[in-house]
Amino acid sequence: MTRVIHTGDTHIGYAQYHSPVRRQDFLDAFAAVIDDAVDGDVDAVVHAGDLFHDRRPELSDLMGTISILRRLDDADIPFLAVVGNHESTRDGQWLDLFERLGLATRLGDEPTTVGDTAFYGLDHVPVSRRDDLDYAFAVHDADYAALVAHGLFEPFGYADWDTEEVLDESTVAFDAMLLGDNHTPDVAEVDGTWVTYPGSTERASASEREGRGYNLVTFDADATGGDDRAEIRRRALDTRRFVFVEVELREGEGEASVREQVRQHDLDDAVVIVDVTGDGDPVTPAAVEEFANDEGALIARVTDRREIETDDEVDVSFADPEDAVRERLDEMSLSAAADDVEEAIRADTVPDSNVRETVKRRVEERLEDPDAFDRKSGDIETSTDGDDADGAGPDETDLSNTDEADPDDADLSDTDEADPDDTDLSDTEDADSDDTDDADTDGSSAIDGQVSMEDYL
Ligand SMILES: [Mn+2]
Repeated sequence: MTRVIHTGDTHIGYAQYHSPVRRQDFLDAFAAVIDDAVDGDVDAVVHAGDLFHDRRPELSDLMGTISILRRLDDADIPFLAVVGNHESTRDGQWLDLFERLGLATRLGDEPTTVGDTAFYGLDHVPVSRRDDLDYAFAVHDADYAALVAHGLFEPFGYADWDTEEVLDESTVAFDAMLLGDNHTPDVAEVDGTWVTYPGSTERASASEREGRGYNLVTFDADATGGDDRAEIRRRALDTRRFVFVEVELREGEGEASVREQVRQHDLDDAVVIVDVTGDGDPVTPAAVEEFANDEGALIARVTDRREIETDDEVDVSFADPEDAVRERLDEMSLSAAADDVEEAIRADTVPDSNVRETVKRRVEERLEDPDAFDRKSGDIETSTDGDDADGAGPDETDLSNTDEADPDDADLSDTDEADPDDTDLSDTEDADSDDTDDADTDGSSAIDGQVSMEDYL
């Protein structure tokens, strides 16, 4: 029997909402998982990637991480990990540094056996390079085997990686795939193999509503009963409290009503996310945020989701300039490669001195994928002749553009974009390189609190 903690998407170093308190929260969540590992005397901690939020963690994050890993090492519990898209660097990986310090094992295509289970690793690989993967894993002589991987695997949300194909082509039969990247915890069975995400250990976005936690995975055919060779249980983590307040205003109601509804919650030290919908008078988000802070909130973010309808030509909400920019970019239907370049330039995380190098790297990463240079079809200008909606072509993956292909639907797609859960999925899929994800992440600072899940995957 082998019993491990399976965690991932720790995102250490993420100063969410520009808050140093939140930055510490992400490190504390990692410490909490490791404490549980030591207290529960598990055989190993398996980390499925995105230990760090970006590829340049600050010294304080590195020192905090090393202290935590040392605690695990003092308890003789191995830390087995792969590299995620957020933390991946061109040269060496942070994980290699920890391995050299004797604090971690970087999993790969050779087995790392703990107890009677062999663990293998698959780092995040951009979509454009996945065809080259041969899933050739060296043989093992353990009783069980698990693949630890970072990516968006089927059958879960936003998936772009074919799990059946991975299992088919793998030279080793896996009892479980222990995954990272998707921040939503879930478990499913694919061709007799358990496939599971533990979810992130702190909410990296306000869309991550359910409680955070990790998996406790036991490889033991006897203990699990039935045909199962692995048992996956979820353990909860005590993380920063988020308070979600949804206010639907009626005619004649305004800021006072919003304040009244916010006041009814326990805001103490919480991240407070307020969404205003319905009718009623305009609301100044900053005023409500200040009110929530006065009431004890750590951070408050207010979003007025009501469209400011003045005129069909002008439907930009100045509550969120980033949204307006995205909307306009969407209309331009840039190619995936152009999107990459645009983001490198606009993102406030890429320092000016790095823009040239970042752009060069992003374009290079796209070179193997000719589709990446095609303009997305389906924008209003070129497809007003009706039946283009379904003839958008094989490279048409942008759902919101499909909406826009029908001129009558233009408003609808605008509404879609005001919904943080509906950002351009195709961008995320295409722009799957670590660079872009980072850019997304920090570029979202202007819309803190209403960032979509996929920005953080
Ligand atoms: Mn992640």
